[in-house]
Amino acid sequence: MKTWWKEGIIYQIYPRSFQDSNGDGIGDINGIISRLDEIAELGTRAIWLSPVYKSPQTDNGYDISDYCAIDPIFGTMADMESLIKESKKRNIGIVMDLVINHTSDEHEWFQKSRRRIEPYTDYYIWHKGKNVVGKNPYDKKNFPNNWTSFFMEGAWEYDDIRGEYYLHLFHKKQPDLNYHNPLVLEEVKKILQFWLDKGVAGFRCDVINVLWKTSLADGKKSVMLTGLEHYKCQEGNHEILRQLRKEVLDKYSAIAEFECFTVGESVMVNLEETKLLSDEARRELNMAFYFDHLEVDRVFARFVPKKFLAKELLKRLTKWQQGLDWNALYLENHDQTRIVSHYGDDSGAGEHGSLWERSAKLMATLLFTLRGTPFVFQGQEIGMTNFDFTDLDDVKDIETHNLNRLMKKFCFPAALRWKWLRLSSRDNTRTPFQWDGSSGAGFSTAAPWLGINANYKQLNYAAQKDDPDSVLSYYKKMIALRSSSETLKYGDFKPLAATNSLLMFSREAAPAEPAFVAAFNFSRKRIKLNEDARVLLQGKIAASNIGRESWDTTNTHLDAWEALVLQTN
Ligand code: TEU
Ligand code: CA
Repeated sequence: MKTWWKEGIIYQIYPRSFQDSNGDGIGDINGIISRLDEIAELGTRAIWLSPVYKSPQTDNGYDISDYCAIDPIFGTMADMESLIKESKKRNIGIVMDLVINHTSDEHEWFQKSRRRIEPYTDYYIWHKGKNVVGKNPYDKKNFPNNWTSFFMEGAWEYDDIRGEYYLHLFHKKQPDLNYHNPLVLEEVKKILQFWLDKGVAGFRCDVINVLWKTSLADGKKSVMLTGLEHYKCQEGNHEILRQLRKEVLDKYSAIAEFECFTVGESVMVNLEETKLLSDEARRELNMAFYFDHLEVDRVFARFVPKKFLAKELLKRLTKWQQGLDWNALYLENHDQTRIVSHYGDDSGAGEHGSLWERSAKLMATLLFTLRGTPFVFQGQEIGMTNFDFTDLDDVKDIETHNLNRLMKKFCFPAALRWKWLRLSSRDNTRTPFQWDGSSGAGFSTAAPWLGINANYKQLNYAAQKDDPDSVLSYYKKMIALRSSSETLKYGDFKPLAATNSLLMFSREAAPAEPAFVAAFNFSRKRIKLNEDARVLLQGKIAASNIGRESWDTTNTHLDAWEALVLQTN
């Protein structure tokens, strides 16, 4: 029996920015339902829904105050049930975002925990701190340890009601849950059961490899994430995943008509750590998201730029393609930037024949010729670009503002701060979906919660829908090509050649099955293929992002931002 979540593509929706249906400038569930046909036409097999739960929205929903209630800005539980039902009619499963490393500080559990109301007293990670009675609790020297957060602040907040500190690896309004308290995992199991009973197809698990803090000892001082060694991929974390799989997910998979699946966001992981989280035999996660392949041109995660080299990208892709049982493939999500602006070239955005159109199609060719389950982030299928904000005031994301404060503290000049923040801000992928050229881009009739990119007039879904040469049409073609090819879905990956701009690999399965070679030029310059590459790049055209009709031994160059897939047998 084919594994459904390996066969199809998964479409990620960031509800705030997808489609507004009630004119408040914020996307919502009924907006998503109104666009299900467009999502189905793409060949979508499941929707990963970023959080729609009750939340004060400090981190846009990744700070949950009630896991079993829908936030009114997104709609009602009835709307959510209708989304699940209407999606199922189109053979699309709903994958919920499971955010269990932390809750919102407005969650009932935290409000009772800070007041030591049983059984919630130890639901969070509380600590007396190093303070001696009478010392100022807000003085860092008294903090329990020297850990720093993912949002570039100290990781402890003093709570004057409890008279103790609590740990927060993200924002101070996102206190971490204490998994050393078995009651907490029982609560989590109930949450999974609540949503599986509603018929969801699986879970995308948020920062799922930092749940278990083995000790609260000081961490080795580091530019980013001091203390990481005490909570990343700990044995206790693996035990949690095994329990959730065995006691909840596998039970539902047994009775449901489809296998519930999990994909876990795994921060700061190497290949070995990712195998332990997601190898089939481990029976923990089905897949894991790592970040390595998107940081070829970055140092310090995605925050400081460096030169992009196609050969470095091929080296990293090869490691993961050949290292994991199965990959979760993605180039964009709500924490990253737009790939056409990041690894591509977004000049001439929205125009036919532009480098924007070529590189957007090149990224689609790459995503659907690699081995694994492809994830497409909303707007990627029409080639949406990074935001066009000119000022930090236009940015809403807390991480970007925290990074700005940190760089200011270290006296980075304003121009450099803005240059680097523009390149890394998560708001780049969070601008409203550009549905058409009307005011509000068809996203909303009201002022949107975040600015719409002015290029929406020429870069939008409506302009591409019926255009056979559009980026959208090319995404559909590549998704259909992958879907019809056992080799592209399950065949082996082999690196063939690479330079600073050229990247080539093959995909092969059983001899009788078609074999493919894929070649990419990650530059705006025409590049000459050396002898070896030319010999390897022979065959019948399966896909070309510049509309090539033939390729033979006389062809010696790849054009600017060209992507070519040839069937070699
Ligand atoms: O992200 C975890 C995470 O590491 C990212 O926050 C972070 O942005 C980093 O930049 C990635 O390079 C998850 C969610 O995806 C993110 O939206 C939340 O802010 C975060 O967890 C806290 O829930
Ligand atoms: Ca709305």
